[in-house]
Amino acid sequence: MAELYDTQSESERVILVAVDTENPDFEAEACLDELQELARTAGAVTVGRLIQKREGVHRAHYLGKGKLEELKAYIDMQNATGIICDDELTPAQIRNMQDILKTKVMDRTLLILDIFASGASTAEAKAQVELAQLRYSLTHLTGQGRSLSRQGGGIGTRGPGEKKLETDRRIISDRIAELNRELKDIERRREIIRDKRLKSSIPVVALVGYTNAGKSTLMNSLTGAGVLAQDKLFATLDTTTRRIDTQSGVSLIFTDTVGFIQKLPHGLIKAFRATLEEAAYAEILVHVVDASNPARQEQMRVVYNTLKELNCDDKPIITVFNKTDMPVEMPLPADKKARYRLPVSAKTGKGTDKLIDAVLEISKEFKKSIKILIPYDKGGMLGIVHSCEILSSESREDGYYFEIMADTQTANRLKAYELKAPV
Ligand SMILES: Nc1nc2c(ncn2[C@@H]2O[C@H](COP(=O)(O)OP(=O)(O)OP(=O)(O)O)[C@@H](O)[C@H]2O)c(=O)[nH]1
Ligand SMILES: [Mg+2]
Repeated sequence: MAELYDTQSESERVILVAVDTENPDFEAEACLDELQELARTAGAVTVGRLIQKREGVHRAHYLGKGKLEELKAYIDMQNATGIICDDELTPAQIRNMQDILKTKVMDRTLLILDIFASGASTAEAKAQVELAQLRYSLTHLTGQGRSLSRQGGGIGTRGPGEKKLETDRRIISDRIAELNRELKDIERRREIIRDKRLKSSIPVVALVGYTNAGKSTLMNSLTGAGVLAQDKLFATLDTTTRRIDTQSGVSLIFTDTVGFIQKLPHGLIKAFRATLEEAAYAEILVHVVDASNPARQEQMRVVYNTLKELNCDDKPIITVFNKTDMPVEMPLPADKKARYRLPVSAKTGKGTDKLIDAVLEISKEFKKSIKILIPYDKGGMLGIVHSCEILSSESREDGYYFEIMADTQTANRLKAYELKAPV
């Protein structure tokens, strides 16, 4: 990762800080494991962790007074260059903590934004992440500005494309307006592509799931798309779409999507909505779960909550428990929302044939009844007709009449012969 960060000669040494509110869904240690992984992805080295048990975060300075003193001593002892809190901090919390701790104070949101910035490669992803970063800067500038100018670089100062992030309030506002315009244009183009895809009436299947679950690896294994798959969080920030022709002759379109994570910054969801919403345009969702991860159940919950937020939790879902080539705790978790639960290994390809079968099975539901008239000189089309369920048929003066149940793809092939008005 380090090579991505030319602006930073030395790694930041950070202490991770969390408040443990004893939320049964999220164990504080596990949250910090993930935060540490995020810090590593952003090129920082974790030199310590501190957790305070509290009913809630302290409104003025996140941790209680006594714990802050403890943290200050810990920072000195570990020679840390900054701290990262597991929750999004208010500008006042950042300012107050900086005054007391005399070090760079960062939060989970800033860290995730930084990772997105370093990973963005398309014009759209770059614009989306810069927009989210600048919005964050605008609201947090009072507290952050001072620490950043002192620190001079590192997490929170880098925009997409290794560009330094703007810190002048006035310029930021102009830039936000410019980015909004740019994104509108891109969104318009994206809609045209989506429209085309919908018209082609081939079922669209979106791979969704927690970050690092193996979505891109599965995408590659299913379609040979050659998408970058890496052992790092948020390797994918752009959606990739590929069509495959299955052995049964039915075509499917697969879409690889951005991973979800707990406490995904709201500004990021807003900015990335167009990308995240790819799932909303799919007919079927394949929910990829890293079955080897001890936090798999919490991760599944986060995925379902995020899908709900994106209004696409009512689609047929196939849950695949991935990475089963590794030791995996049995039994696999229940999943009431899923039509199918399948163990797979995207790496070895094991189980992916069953996944395709399940997708095809569900896609049969997208059948509709159509009425067609095949002229007598187009007898070649009858093969297609007979592969469908035939509801009624008769020979007419001008050709063979059929009412059949056709899936979207077959219906498309027979479109020229479809009778629109009731016969
Ligand atoms: N052992 C094993 N490793 C896997 C499997 N599938 C994926 N991985 C590994 O898991 C890591 C993450 O895989 P990706 O495919 O990048 O995961 P992703 O869900 O696309 O992640 P993001 O794009 O970052 O959200 C990589 O190191 C993969 O090699 C699998 O079936 N078995
Ligand atoms: Mg990916």
